Amino acid sequence: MSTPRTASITRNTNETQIRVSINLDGTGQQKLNTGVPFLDHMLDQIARHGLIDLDIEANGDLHIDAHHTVEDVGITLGQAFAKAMGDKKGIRRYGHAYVPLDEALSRVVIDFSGRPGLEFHVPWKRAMIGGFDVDLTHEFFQGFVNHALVSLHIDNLRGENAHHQCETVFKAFGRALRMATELDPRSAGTIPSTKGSL
Ligand SMILES: [Mn+2]
Repeated sequence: MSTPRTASITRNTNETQIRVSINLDGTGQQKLNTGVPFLDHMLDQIARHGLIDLDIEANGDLHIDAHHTVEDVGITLGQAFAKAMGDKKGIRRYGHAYVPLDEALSRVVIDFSGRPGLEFHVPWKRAMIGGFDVDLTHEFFQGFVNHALVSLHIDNLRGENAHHQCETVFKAFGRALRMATELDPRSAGTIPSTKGSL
């Protein structure tokens, strides 16, 4: 391994103060404290199933609701990925995963294309998971996509339980991230694009 693929980003606005550190070549270690327990539970899935170390601390305006915090964690995580990926030499670029959890099944496909694009198709069975508004899941991924500059296709194919639906999305996202960000030993450090840059 050459240069470590790590990044630390601090993002402060009047609505949220967020610090994100990641290691793409980690082991799934995590330290998560966003103030939104369900978001921490979902970020934990990314770390464990992506084998990406995540250290995330957020202090947001939760007295209003969790919207700004969830969206801004997605933005800051996206910025950290963009930075840690560097020039993207030797990466696999594309990643995909299907992940089930009991009755639920989701598919996530990602391309570190350098262009933002999100297709988000999750037919939620409930509006709330405990105190967590399921609409915020889209906001998280839109924030991530806009700043990581990836094409991301998320489809929940089946599911009766909204917690299961959401968890399969985040687990598949972690697995797809792992595949796309991993260095391909056959590529000899080239950039996987006929353009010569991503
Ligand atoms: Mn769970």
